[in-house]
Amino acid sequence: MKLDLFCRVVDNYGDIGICWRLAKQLVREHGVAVTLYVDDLVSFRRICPPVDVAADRQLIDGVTVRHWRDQHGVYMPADVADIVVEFFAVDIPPGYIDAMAQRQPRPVWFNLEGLTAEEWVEGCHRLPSPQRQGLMKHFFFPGFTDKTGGLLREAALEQQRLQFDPAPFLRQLGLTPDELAATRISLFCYPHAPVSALFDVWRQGDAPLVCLVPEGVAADAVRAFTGGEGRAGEVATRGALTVRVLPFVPQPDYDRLLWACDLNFVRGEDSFVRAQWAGKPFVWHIYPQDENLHHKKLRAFLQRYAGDLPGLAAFALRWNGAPADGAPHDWAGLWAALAGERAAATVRAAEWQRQMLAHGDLASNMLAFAATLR
Ligand code: TRH
Repeated sequence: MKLDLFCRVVDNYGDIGICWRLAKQLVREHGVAVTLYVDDLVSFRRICPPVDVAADRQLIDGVTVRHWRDQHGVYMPADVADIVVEFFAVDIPPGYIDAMAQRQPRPVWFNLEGLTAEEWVEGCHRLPSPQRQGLMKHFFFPGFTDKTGGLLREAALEQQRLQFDPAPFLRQLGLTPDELAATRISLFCYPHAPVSALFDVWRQGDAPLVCLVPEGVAADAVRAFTGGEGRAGEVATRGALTVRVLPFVPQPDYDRLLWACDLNFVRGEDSFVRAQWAGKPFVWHIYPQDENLHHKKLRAFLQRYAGDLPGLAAFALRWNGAPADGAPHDWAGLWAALAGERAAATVRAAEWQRQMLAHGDLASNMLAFAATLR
């Protein structure tokens, strides 16, 4: 079984982060021969250091990685895989589509869409969409219910998490014994998050708190706090708060960071899902969209996740610049309400994990659907 996956990096690391995770899992757990076409090897290398940015074709972790340079490639029917996946409705090269039409049997063709908790997804998941030359494409939506494709999750993930010992990992990242003993928070967000306001609250807290920030994240607020340049290894303590800048770690280490913290601030899509598998409380900074469409998506998720966690819901809304009726107006009050729910949020995280596991994982669900179309 061969599968070709087309990924265009729109911005940041989520597009390639998701495609890379899916590609590896299909190879490792399902024995599929995967070719990942990706247009931006520099971003890819940030989450996967073995990537050679000059190579047109390379093999990494069993996945054939092809640099997708332009739309002009010439393809033969024999070049086309059994399953073709376009991520986020990218335009597959026209020559490749011609070759798909000539191939016998025709490949299964999916558009793998973005994750949202909104209800309409259930009606669109698996819908066919006729294409030129008699080809048929199907929508495949990740999601949080059994009427969607589910979430990406590797079979061994939970086992790895349970066997993980945070102390050596954190020491390796430079944490001191005092920092190891403090409440640990990882911070990954977009530049517009109100990080400085939160740092002010944390400084004034009565218990030590260490905030671990990958290099380049919340750069202005981090520089203002540390007084330095925001480089990896930089650390500063003011009041109860220590801010430590971490290197931007390879993708598997990012999971470990989430496992090692008491609370995780995550963003976009992939880190958001990984925080759910980490089984720890988290706050989501959603990717901003025009006309505040993202607020609707955030509310849809919070409705599913945080019905019994009003402090978490209010904090997440305000973190994303959305109104939160009846919530405290200041960050001190919002933080107090969130922190007060820590025990309940930890219970909820585990319960949610169990609920999500029941829907199977996205890679397996995708292959099962493909089998019904062949
Ligand atoms: O980086 P993101 O904001 O990515 C995306 C893209 O912007 C995309 O265009 C948009 O559609 C999507 O968000 C919603 O956030 P995300 O999705 O969490 O991806 C980050 C990836 O980077 C994820 O795979 C984890 C990885 N990562 C590391 O490997 N090491 C690190 O140190 C960190 C902080 C992240």
